[in-house]
Amino acid sequence: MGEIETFVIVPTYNEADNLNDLITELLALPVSLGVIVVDDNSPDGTGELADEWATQHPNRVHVIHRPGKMGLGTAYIAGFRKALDELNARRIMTMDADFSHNPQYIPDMIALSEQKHVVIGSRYVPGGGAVNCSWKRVLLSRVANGIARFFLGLQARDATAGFRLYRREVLESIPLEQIFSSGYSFLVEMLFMCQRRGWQIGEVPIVFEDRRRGTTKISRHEVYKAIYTVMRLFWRRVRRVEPRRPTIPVSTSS
Ligand SMILES: Nc1nc2c(ncn2[C@@H]2O[C@H](COP(=O)(O)OP(=O)(O)OP(=O)(O)O)[C@@H](O)[C@H]2O)c(=O)[nH]1
Ligand SMILES: [Mg+2]
Repeated sequence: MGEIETFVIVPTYNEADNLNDLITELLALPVSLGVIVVDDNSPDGTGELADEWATQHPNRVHVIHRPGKMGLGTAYIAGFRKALDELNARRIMTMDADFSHNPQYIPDMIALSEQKHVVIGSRYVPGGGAVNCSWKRVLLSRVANGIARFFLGLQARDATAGFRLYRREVLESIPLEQIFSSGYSFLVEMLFMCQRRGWQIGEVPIVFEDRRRGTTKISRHEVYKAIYTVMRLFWRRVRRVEPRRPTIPVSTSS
């Protein structure tokens, strides 16, 4: 097998109930990919489970251990850095560990990345949806998306989705260390930066499922932070601080 071109970043905090099944499914996909688990010293031992996988599959499974819960945004960035600088990844994906993002969609997302620079696993394009989610969660997501799309001019239908693929050149063009926000805010901020830089963004329909096991980490604080982030980015947009480049054609050679 040649060098692995796609790496999937899975941030974890207390996902011991999900991690084994998830990695099993990821490694069984009919595409060649590697996994980067970013664990924040989960008290339930998720980090040790990940280490066992890395020992069994040293080329395909990698683990980043951080000393404590430091948030989703910086976990993604740590994963991005490893994928770009150490593993020479061509495509970098992000997904949740809780099976809200079903690995079965990954081959479609990789296929679309031949035509788009960024691919979102999207609830809000035809064929996508959400099951087993409380009405509160659906409403929250809809409102958050509406606000982000309206104030930031985001074109993607699902701007808060954490199931994504970025081509290498996209992440290289973004000053990752300058991203201020974490959690959902991080996802909106990343997408805003991608769109403003002219990268093409595509969406693959997915059916989002509520977490299979374990408990939620989303808090009310997260919601306030997201509103603050949208307003901060809106201000950048109004002041024209954020670059705005014309759409870049997708190069088929790289
Ligand atoms: N490394 C790391 N991972 C995190 C942190 N917070 C959340 N995660 C992981 O990020 C992913 C998304 O978090 P979730 O708790 O599922 O958040 P959510 O999907 O908004 O909420 P629920 O699915 O309702 O629990 C999961 O894989 C979590 O384990 C963190 O601070 N550090
Ligand atoms: Mg979740």
